[in-house]
Amino acid sequence: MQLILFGPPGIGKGTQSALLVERLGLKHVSTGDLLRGAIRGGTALGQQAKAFIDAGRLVPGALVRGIANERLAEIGYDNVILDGYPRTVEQAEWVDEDFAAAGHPITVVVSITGDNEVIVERLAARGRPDDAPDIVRKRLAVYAAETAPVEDHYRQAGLLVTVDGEGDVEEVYGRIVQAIESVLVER
Ligand code: B4P
Repeated sequence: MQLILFGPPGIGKGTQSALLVERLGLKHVSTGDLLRGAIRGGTALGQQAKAFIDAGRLVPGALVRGIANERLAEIGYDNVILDGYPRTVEQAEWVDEDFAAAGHPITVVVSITGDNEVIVERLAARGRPDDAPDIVRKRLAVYAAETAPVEDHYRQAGLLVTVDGEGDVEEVYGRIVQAIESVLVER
């Protein structure tokens, strides 16, 4: 199964990915983690990405596609969970293309939804530099303008399921697994 976990910043994509990796044995590709790794490693890409992340903006798509595909070339395109990628319709088209070319098309897209205020509160509690409330509001505005249209892209492709991201971690996990099962049974 090739799964995309989609949703606004701080809705719990990273948290739920960790559980899906541990319990379903999927391989994890988080573009946020990869970009933060590049920043820590002091690479040229990391230096370019840092200014965008600190400002709550999206990192240019070509850089993200490059870093994601580098990782996918190492681990393979099968049985993966894409966490926070794609984040624009252009990225979604690349993902569709790259996974189809590898012979492992996207199976299902789980969109996790939730209230903006819950998100701002959760992220303020985590305290990463880009989690300051004013930066989070900027990230939410970027999400509405650039990332939310990805949902329609996958709805039209018949791959989208929506899950409520509020409630405790296990409750949300249960909803995600149920949603994935319902899609797989229908096919
Ligand atoms: P990401 O690293 O993807 O970060 P995120 O969207 O903030 O986090 P996520 O939804 O995974 O939240 P988490 O589970 O950690 O992106 C960071 C930045 O990188 C972006 O802003 C952008 O600049 C750049 N970037 C990444 N991918 C890109 C792309 N494809 N294109 C362009 N730019 C890109 O949860 C957050 C907090 O909530 C945690 O503290 C967690 O413990 C808590 N939490 C989770 N679930 C909870 C629950 N059910 N109840 C209570 N708390 C919960």
